[in-house]
Amino acid sequence: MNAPRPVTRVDTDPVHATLDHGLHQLAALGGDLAAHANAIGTILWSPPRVVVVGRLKAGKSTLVNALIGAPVAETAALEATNVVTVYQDGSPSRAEVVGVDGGRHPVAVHRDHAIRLPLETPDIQFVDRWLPSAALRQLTLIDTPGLSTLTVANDSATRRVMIDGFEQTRTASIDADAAVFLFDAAPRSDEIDFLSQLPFTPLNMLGVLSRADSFGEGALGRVDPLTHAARHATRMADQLSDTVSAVVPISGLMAQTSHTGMLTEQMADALARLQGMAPLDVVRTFDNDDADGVLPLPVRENLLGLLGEYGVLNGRQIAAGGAAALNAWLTERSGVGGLHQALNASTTRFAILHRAHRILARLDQLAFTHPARDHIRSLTMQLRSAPALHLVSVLEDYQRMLRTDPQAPVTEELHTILVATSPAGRVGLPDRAPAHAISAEARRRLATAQQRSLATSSAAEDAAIVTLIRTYTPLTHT
Ligand SMILES: Nc1nc2c(ncn2[C@@H]2O[C@H](COP(=O)(O)OP(=O)(O)OP(=O)(O)O)[C@@H](O)[C@H]2O)c(=O)[nH]1
Ligand SMILES: [Mg+2]
Repeated sequence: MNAPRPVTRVDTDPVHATLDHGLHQLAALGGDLAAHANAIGTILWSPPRVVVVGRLKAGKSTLVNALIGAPVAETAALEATNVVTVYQDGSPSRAEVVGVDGGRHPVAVHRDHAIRLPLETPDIQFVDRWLPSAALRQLTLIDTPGLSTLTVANDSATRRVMIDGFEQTRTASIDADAAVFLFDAAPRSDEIDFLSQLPFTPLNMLGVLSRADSFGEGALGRVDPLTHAARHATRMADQLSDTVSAVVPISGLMAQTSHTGMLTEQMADALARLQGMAPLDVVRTFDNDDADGVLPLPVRENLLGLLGEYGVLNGRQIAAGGAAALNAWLTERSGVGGLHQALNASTTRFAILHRAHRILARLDQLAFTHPARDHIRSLTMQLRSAPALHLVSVLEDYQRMLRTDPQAPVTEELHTILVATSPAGRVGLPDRAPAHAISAEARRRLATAQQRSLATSSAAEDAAIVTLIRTYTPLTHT
């Protein structure tokens, strides 16, 4: 029942096909290797796993709900998420709590998606949560507890939460293929330090500037906060280019409301009634307990909770066109479209390579411990030299170089190869460069690589140069 459904998109992907073939060969070695091959195959055929990380209260669970299209993750003004939760597609809607001892405890899920944890938080490794969702068929989402600041960690309770947050997030990241890193202003240096300890590269880590609707001076400020946030996101993308592939501004709140069916015609009607009021008067109405004449308090609270101050102030006119119009406006303004685009464009592409790397690492591990080590080792060597998996080797070398010498020219060359979408791109030329230019540049790069191989400064660089030579050699005959 828990078997993941295959993602149709990857059925024809050569990386998957090659690994699948390798796993069949592994299974054919017999004995318990069939079970090992099956376990690794489950990783291969399940949707990419994306972990959402970030500071306490950055809006992680709100964004997770928006991406799933259902309000399943608890969100709150006070600290809400205290255990790692893995959201995946499956029926019936259910949950299992996995203890630190590996034991699984099925738990009931209430109608409002709440679950009661059968263990104390420190005894929980993570929660597996299944629900039928088209979005989760494409992407498994992992919500994590917020990382709290190092500087406020004075009393022992806070310190424990902080360490738990760090440890749990780190563990959850080990079996993730990509990460979304949320921050609402400038990330702090301890956050960046933490991210550098996660097993990701800037290629599969996407930055999200959250709470864009209240950015800067907020809804009543001189500049539209969404415009301001978009500008800030561009600057942050530059500053954080060693950490994330891009920075997307998002109002998770507006995305959650518009993607989870929370908006009703009554809410739109109520909001439309505030048309014509001066913005400050609208804010006063929401701040004032005695404004029931305009709208009853529960309605005001509901509107503010669903739309935020920005949505209330700027959605009034649109609300006159009904809930569907308001919903479409919220979707458009939330920036969730840009997030999907960024996730598809780079994160999932590199997630596939990252996953292939995880699978090869599992095979390496097996070769280390299993009696059939020689067979397994020759199988992994064969897989690593398969043309379809060449980019996985490039990624592995890039990861090692990022750790040992991120500024080395070799690191930059590996990055160029990874992001290229054409043979010309692999040697740093524009996609339409003519064949003779590609082969000339490949020869030049090959000669440089061979030169460098005479005086490398680390084992990582040695390996990287072998990979560069393997990449450039076939291109010299273009
Ligand atoms: N205005 C506004 N409020 C938001 C946005 N995203 C989240 N919030 C609010 O911020 C609070 C925290 O949101 P959560 O999604 O629970 O944040 P979190 O990062 O999951 O928090 P922890 O799990 O406790 O670390 C809630 O009250 C949300 O309604 C946003 O984009 N705009
Ligand atoms: Mg949360």
